[in-house]
Amino acid sequence: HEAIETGEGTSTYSGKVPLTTTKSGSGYALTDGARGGHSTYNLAQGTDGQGTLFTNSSDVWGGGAQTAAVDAHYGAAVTWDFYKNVLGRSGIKGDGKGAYSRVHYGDNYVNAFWDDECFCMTYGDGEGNSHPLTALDVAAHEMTHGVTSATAGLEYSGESGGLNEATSDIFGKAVEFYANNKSVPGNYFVGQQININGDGKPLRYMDKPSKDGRSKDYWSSSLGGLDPHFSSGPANHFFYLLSEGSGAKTINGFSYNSPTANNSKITGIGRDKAIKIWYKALTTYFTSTTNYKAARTGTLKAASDLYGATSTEYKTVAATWAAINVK
Ligand code: ASN
Ligand code: ZN
Repeated sequence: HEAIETGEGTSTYSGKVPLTTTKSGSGYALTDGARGGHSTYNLAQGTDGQGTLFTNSSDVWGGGAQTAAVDAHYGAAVTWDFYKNVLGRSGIKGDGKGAYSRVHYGDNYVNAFWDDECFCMTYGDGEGNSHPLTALDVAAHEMTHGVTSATAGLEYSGESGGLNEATSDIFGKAVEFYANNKSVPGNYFVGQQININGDGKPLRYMDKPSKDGRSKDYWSSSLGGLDPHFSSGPANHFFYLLSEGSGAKTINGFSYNSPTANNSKITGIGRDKAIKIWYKALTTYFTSTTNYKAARTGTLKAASDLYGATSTEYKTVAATWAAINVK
């Protein structure tokens, strides 16, 4: 066993963060021995292969090419801890094994992605190679694609595609709340830090998905024809409503106002219970072809398993699906 070390990094989005590293020769490497050996590599603007493992003479990281790696390594560690400590899942496949992250993918690449083939996460540097796509909610979103792939396997098209995307947004934001990092106050705005459109606005809004101009707030029969990043809207909205309830609310300084399809009033059951219900449904009842109607059935079963069929939690799950027009 190599020695597990605790270093420190200066990140782009999360301030100064602890990093779990490994001794390597006379220095250190971004290999997390406490989390299945998850490692972080430098693609140095390349677009294939694993890249080069980040190493450093001291265990203090950041500056130059290392900064994006600090965010990615930290994001993977916090996401690992969330799945382990909150949901009892050890690693993406649940087998205790780490995956890996690659940063500095391509030139001006404004995205990040999970790839089932390499079983890895990849991050571009953004426009001008100066705005890495490595924020904590993005890292957790991508890693969650791995979890979805290893569990329900929700097909990435039609309504199941929207549920796949929503699952990544849901746990992406859940990880941000879990991290409780004062540089990154937990919120329900997806991609709130990366300024991907250059207008200072988030990519998606879970309290009212239509605020992005393309996502839907409610289910309709045409939903499955949309790109998964927009058909995710009603499921993201479901999660927000189930957690926080309808109407106006301010959390960690962020203001929300969540509508319902039937003008019903929802009183949220809290984020922690909503997370547990979604995860149980994902890992127990969802399959590759689960659509919104089946997601309703699956989450109701999950709520019944966890809290009982006569519980407030169960009744709120039912009322919340009705509030996004799924009956
Ligand atoms: N970042 C995007 C996502 O994870 C990449 C994609 O479009 N699949 O959804
Ligand atoms: Zn995604």
